[in-house]
Amino acid sequence: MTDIRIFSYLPNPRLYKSTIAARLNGVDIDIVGASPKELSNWLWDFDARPLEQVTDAEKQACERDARTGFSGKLYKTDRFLEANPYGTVPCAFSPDGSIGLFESNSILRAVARLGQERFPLYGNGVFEASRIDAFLDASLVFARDSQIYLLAIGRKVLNGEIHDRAQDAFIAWMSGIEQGLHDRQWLVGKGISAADICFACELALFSRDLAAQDVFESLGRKPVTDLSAFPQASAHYARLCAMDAVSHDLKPYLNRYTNG
Ligand SMILES: N[C@@H](CCC(=O)N[C@@H](CS)C(=O)NCC(=O)O)C(=O)O
Repeated sequence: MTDIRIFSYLPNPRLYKSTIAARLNGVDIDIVGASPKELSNWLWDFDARPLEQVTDAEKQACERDARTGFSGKLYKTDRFLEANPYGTVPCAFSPDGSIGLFESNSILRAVARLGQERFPLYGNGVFEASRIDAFLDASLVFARDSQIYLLAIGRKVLNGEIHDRAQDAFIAWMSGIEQGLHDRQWLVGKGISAADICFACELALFSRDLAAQDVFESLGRKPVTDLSAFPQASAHYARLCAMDAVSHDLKPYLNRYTNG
């Protein structure tokens, strides 16, 4: 039996927080998912599967309005919403499906905890673990504005207000990372932790804006991703991306979205 099941659209840097952690600490993840387009035609459940494998009655009973990042109808079972009350992906389940986890940072926390004895990604003691939590929380605050910005780019409805908010959020988030790396190699403790993994994945996701030059040209603005004011954070990102466990997921993703 695997240690944890994660259901997600693919590819997804929010899922990579967990797969990178698992590559380092040996946790066995059962990944279930498909492209975003295909996932609209899946039953969202612990036993998620394409709708062709579901009866019409089952499908009708699970029909819900999509909320964020998807449009039209989605098919989420009652069991899925009980496990995952916000109804988002990625979502994770304990091996028997009895406990659901949501929010990619918390799924990352679960993977880190599951493998902590083999490879400590969740710090050494209460204070390091809580400092990791603090970086994960700060990144979620950033992720709120980042998501609004990326969805607006994807739908070609980016406007000045959304761009301003994303810029402010990016600077606030990256300034903390920059300061946090002052005189140290890792955000917490003496080795890679969940805080570094989360940072790399959020930045990879956000830097998709670099691939949307057409949207910025028509708005008369530039992509927000600009690392020049954050030399420590930028070097840390490059170092992380060069690690095998990280590059396995992020390299193909970045090639796909930011190199044309
Ligand atoms: N902060 C969340 C974001 C997850 C999220 O918003 N997922 C969206 C897709 S980008 C979703 O599942 N939407 C389902 C819906 O539209 O009902 C995380 O990191 O897991």
